[in-house]
Amino acid sequence: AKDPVRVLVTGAAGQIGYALVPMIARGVMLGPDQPVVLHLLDIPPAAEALNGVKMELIDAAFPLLKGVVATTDVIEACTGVNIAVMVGGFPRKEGMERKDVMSKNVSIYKSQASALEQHAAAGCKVLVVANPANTNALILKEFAPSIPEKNITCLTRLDHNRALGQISERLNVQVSDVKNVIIWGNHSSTQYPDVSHATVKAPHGENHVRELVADDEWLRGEFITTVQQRGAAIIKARKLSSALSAASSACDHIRDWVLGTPEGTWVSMGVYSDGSYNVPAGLIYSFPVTCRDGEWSIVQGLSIDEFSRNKLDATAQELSEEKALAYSCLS
Ligand code: NAX
Repeated sequence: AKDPVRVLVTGAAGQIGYALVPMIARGVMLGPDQPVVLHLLDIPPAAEALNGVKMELIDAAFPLLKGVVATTDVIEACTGVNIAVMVGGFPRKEGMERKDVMSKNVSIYKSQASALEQHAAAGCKVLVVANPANTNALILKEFAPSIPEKNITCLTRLDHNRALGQISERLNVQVSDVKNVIIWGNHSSTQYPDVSHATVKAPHGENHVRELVADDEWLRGEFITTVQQRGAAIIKARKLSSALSAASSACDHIRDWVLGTPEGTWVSMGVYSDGSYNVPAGLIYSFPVTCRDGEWSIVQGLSIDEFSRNKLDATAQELSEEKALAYSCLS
């Protein structure tokens, strides 16, 4: 039997945590033959609720679940973890300035970076979910200099999956037959959902989404805004933000990263920019990536038309501003 993998979930007493931990314990993230030990972290005001989550995990009697560490101690939570899913953060409350929210999250991600750097297992893979996800991941990277930058990512897979879902609904095809959409940039309303290279499986080969939809006005207008604004639409409908879809997408992100993407398929991940596609180096930016042997690489050589170029630049600009704001909170 395989040795258990230790998976940290921060903010585990929250909404996404509640949806995510049973998925991990069922093998959705790492496979049906991979035992796991869950490390759950939250803050003291949520300690009792966190313990309730632990009780339910025990009660569910998941065969793959070999242990649960539920704690409010960051060091205990980070010790020996192989995968860290960072869902905990400080939410933006009504009337709060952007800078104040940023400042709270910068201090959280700075201290959790140090704990991971010193106590996580070698080769630990980190996924930041909490907003501002890209910039929180960047802060984590800066304050955990010994964790290789290739091991620090943020979640844009939910946006990617939302784009697949919209195309599938529009064309009335199976979502599993649609692939190679791209989310470029920030996990925010400036993200650019791009279908220029997306395809739908056909009886013989593949058809291009752009040709099948045959409505560039929709693809460049309503499609993009629907994906960009989907989070807000969920809040309006549920009075709570996306949780099951965020949890499921976080599992997709880690699963593909660890176990690999299928041949000919790419996915979107927020990763450290190396200057590919003329995106400024040194941002955590969402790119199309393929994964193999536990490592992602940015898909190279895709054509970028002028419409796309402007969108890639606009979301990069926003991320540069967020980065500057985050740094201003450090001094
Ligand atoms: P909740 O408020 O339900 O849960 C957050 C939990 O984090 C709470 O239990 C809180 O006590 C805990 N927490 C706060 N500070 C912490 C710290 N320093 N250490 C550990 N835990 C801490 O929010 P939820 O709906 O679960 O969302 C969590 C985060 O995901 C939010 O930042 C949210 O904006 C972000 N999202 C990101 C998405 C993405 O695609 N990247 C989509 C969904 C979601 O909006």
